Amino acid sequence: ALGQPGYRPAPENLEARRWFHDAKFGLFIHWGIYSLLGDGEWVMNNRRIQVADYEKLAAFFNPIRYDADAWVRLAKEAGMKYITITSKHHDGFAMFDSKATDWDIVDRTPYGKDVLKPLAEACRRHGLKLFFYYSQLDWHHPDYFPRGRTGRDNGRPERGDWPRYLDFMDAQLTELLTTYGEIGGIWFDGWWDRPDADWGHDELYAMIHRLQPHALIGNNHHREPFPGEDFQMFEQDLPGENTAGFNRAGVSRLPLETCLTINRSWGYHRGDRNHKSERELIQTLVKAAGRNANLLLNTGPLPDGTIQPEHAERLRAIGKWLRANGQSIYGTRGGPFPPGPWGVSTWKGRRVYLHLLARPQGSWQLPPLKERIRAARLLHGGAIPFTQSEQGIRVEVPAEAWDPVDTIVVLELRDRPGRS
Ligand code: JFZ
Repeated sequence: ALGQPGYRPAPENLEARRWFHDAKFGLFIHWGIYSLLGDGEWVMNNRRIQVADYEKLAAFFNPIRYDADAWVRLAKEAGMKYITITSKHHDGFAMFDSKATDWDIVDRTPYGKDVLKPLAEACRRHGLKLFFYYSQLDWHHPDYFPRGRTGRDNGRPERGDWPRYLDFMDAQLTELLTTYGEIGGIWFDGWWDRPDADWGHDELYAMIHRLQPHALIGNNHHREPFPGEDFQMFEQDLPGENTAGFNRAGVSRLPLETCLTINRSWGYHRGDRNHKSERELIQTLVKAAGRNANLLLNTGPLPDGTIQPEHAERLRAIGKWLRANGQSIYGTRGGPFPPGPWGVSTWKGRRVYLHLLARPQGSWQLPPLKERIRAARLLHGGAIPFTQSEQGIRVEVPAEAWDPVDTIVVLELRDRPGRS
């Protein structure tokens, strides 16, 4: 089975989906022993590093400046409501105290401590939820066999016991779901390495939903969600777009999430200075909200445990923007207008927020709306002229009110928009 057949989400799960939908903004963290090489999280595969050589890296991982509380405070200052961190990436290295293997941070590094535990505690202290990224693909485990598309040149023997690998994953996920208190959910990745394999999702998903019914399961398989999954994710693209080339899946009715790098790397990359501007990042958050999706914005911390200053700076800037404009983002739903070249819309109750992201020649023209508009005003300013007819809606925004990041117009409707 591709998923968990006959899955019916528990009431707690539906409640968590609403929370997720309202939350809008999270921090993605790619951190592992690969961070030491400053060449992204795929370095083991890309440089064909032999397992025996890669294992030596662990002896250098000593993040003495890691301060989980500081990470969570930064995420909170950025206006983020949750954190998703790599508990195990494709290199198979567990960033937690796994009993199912000694290929983990406690057994193999001089640091010798579980980094997820203090993060879970700090998240609880500051009211953020914590999700665990978990790679199903494993370039290190001997039982990850037959091999898939990647990790073929790392010097592993050409044999292995797949059912035993599935048991290993079950064991690690049980640890993740029973050691850190309530977690937000599991963010799976790596399925695409072996799309034809039997991944045991029926049991795996059922087990997760049994251990923590509210926990949301997502899987970055780039297909439409399988039964048993609770949200749909998109990578480096907004839902419905496909600039990356692998986002061909349609948009489902589940809560949506787009993950995005600040530069072009997930794991720390010392040469990647292509950091997106504050404006671009804020506009992406807004465009995601207008498409009913969350933004999961990534940073790859340094091996010493600190967050790149270029990233911290941008996160703070987004937070500042959200403190002024967050009412038009948090707790809203996308629509009622479909996204257009002019921008996007969000709504909550009887209030619609127009996020004007591009400046037309004359006034802004929007498609018609069934509900009557009572008034239009700037979120940061007074009433503005508007007309509403069967042909559509026009709003006039005074030139001096134009904000190159996002000009927000509030429409007060007589009734709430139809279901979106
Ligand atoms: C995956 C990971 O491989 C990557 O390291 C990172 O964690 C990201 C969030 O998720 O990225 C992928 C996975 C598969 C493809 C492309 C990117 N693919 O099949 O084209």
